[in-house]
Amino acid sequence: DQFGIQESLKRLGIKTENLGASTGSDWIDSGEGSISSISPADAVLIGKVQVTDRETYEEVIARAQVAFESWRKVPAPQRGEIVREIGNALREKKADLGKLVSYEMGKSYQEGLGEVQEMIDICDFAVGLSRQLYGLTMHSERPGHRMYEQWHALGIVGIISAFNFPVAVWSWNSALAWVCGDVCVWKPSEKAPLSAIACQLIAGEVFSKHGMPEGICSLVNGDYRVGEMMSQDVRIPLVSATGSTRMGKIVAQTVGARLGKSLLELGGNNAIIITENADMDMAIRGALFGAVGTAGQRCTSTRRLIIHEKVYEEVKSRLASAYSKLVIGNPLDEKNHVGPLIDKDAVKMYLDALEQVKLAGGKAVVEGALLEGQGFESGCYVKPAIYEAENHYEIVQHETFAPILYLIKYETLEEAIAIQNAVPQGLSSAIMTLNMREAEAFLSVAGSDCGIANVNIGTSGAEIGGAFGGEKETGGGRESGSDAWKAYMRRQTNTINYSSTLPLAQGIKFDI
Ligand code: UN1
Repeated sequence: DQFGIQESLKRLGIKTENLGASTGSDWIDSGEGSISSISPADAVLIGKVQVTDRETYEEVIARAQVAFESWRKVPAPQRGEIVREIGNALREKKADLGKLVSYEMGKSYQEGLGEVQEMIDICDFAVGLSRQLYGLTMHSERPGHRMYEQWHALGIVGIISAFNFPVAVWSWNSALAWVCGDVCVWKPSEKAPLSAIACQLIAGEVFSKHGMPEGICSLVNGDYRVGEMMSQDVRIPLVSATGSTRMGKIVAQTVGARLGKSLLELGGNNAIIITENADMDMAIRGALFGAVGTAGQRCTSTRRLIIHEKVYEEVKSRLASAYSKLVIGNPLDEKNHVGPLIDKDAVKMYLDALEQVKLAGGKAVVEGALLEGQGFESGCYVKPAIYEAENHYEIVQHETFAPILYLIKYETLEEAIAIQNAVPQGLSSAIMTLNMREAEAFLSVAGSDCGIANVNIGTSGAEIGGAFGGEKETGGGRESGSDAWKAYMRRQTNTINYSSTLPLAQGIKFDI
């Protein structure tokens, strides 16, 4: 155990066999078959997690409903105090949790730590927010009347998260939802259930230390069938789902059919435009991290480079040389830049994409391949690849969750922006330029159509302070910073008459 994984698992409370449902500090035995969590790093079984059956699910939701009755009445700054302590507990466990995330999901240890840091940051953000859940006041058209709006807690928030950010996405949702007075039920990805169990143990302990009832912070485990129970459940007013566009469409339709709210953060097809006025060192660094970081498994990963014809050859050769220096291997070993894909299904999708881009006419700049031999026994390690392609290729229009980068040439900025926007997804985008006219045109209403648009920064690595999410097939939801909290509350408009008459609005007379 070269990386001290067993020690970390022990400190986090992860066992070989784990119960899968919890309402805080209580864990419920469903007796149902279990999910095996196998590390993509070395194909070792890390542990098993029970699946949540219908009966257990009902128990969890019933407790959540009861907990909401009291939690919503706890003053928001006191709720914030509990979230502050969860942030502190995460600080203490940062190294162990970061290691588990890295080992279970395959991102580098540095990125695992970075993910836990995002959780700590959103807790801090939520603590401040707990004193800033502001509504507006309005001037009434009627004399002796006052109008204002207030924000009330919604109820149970269902959180469905993906494997690639197995813990941070939960915290963006839950830290905000808790200060807003909501209770949370989390279904993590069945590809990273142990990281979720570690988080539940950390948060559950803080709630119970404060004498809070069970049901504020709940966990359920399983595949899409458990997600379906949540989407169909009228007792869950908001379902926040992160994952593929395919999954998001099903969740949105199911939740929409009962007129519930959904908050969706789905696929991206993120591009960086590199203009002739780019700082080339920055452009190469930004593109490299964006394309190969997390082995191309971020929603915000850079999938397309749209490059001005004058600098095209330079970008191509510099990237090829940078790729030749990438060290691929065990994510826990800090000398490696790139870890494995999540599983063999992901490898198959990567290999299929390579086939398709070549069939469509794409030319390899750095040829992709499945890596074999010592250190790659898990069968999940692939070579980051670069292909010259055209934007209209079907495979380029599609998000492949793997380190495949497509190079596309342009002549005018207008054309570059049109290419950037000509995909079904709309999450993140960037332009590399030192020219202010180019930068502002890219950020203007006629520029990028994405939820995130950056200048001289790549497409990934957003800070928690901004609203995170995107347009079109990305689903339209916004999580994390800015005023994303409003999605977790219901707005109530209040008009108060302190006069002794009852004038009607719009000047209507109704005398009796
Ligand atoms: C995701 O891939 O689902 O902006 C989230 C980033 C990270 C979050 C990515 N802060 O790359």
